[in-house]
Amino acid sequence: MLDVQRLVVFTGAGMSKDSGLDTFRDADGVWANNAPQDYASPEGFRRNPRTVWQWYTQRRRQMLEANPNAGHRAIAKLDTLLPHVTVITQNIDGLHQRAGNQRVLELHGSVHRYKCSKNCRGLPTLTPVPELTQEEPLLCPYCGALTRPDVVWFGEMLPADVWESAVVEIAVCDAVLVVGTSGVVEPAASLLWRAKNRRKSLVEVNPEPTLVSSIADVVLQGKAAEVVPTLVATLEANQAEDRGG
Ligand code: BJW
Repeated sequence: MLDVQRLVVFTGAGMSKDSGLDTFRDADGVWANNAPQDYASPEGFRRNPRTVWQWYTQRRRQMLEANPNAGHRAIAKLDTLLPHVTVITQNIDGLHQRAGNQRVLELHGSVHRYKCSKNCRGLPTLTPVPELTQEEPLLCPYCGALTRPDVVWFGEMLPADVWESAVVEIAVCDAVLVVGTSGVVEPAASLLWRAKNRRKSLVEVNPEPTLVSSIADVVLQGKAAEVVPTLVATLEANQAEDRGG
């Protein structure tokens, strides 16, 4: 990563595991006890909006109580070490922003915003969630439909502007640091194959082998909060050495 001018850091749920937040597909993950079709699909929300709303209220509370871990903080430090760093995250927890990264693209939205479930456009998607303890779905003040978390569920399109920006960042970057994702969810994971096809360097950090490992130039086996700070400290030390000599 020494000669890198433009770096993309691509993250998944494993990034926040060391902050105490569950991943999805590990044995103790979110989907172990909550079927995705019930909690993360438009059909599940239509069937049982109150249950889904309450589930997200509870997860939002956990995410707000969690703190960025040493891995998040190291990635934020990259902003000061490299000319252009973009975090492309599948996470909805807002921890990269809280760690201090300036440029974060949220592919799957944010638990901290809500929007009209009918997309009436009367309610901006950038509305912060007003009440943490709200147990019933709020109604859209413009059309009266239920509101829902501004996250991307299965079968839904990713936000077009975020997706387009992510595609551009992958096209113009020099390298991609991939942290804590299984790489099974599309179209997010396809960004990594785009990067590979364009001969970008790929470095993966994950305690387990993944689909991404097969295309990574370097695989660093371990936890985000342990491996990423070491990686960033090495970059910083090398930069200091270059300046000194
Ligand atoms: C650690 C660690 C530590 C552990 N340190 N690491 C093409 C092919 C096949 C299927 C599809 C396809 N195109 C579309 C699909 C369908 C579907 C899909 O991809 N399904 C696959 C699961 C098969 N995709 C969609 O539906 C997407 N929409 C779409 O494509 O629209 C177009 C379309 C519309 C209509 C018809 C057809 C196409 C939308 C996907 C939305 C995903 N949403 C979720 C929920 C978000 C809200 C919420 O959080 O509640 O996003 S699902 C969930 O998975 C979440 C995550 O962002 C996403 C990715 O998971 P992630 O982050 O990789 O987590 P895990 O658990 O899988 O992995 C964790 C990793 O961490 C592991 O590797 C661990 O080892 C590691 N780890 N501890 C570092 N300490």
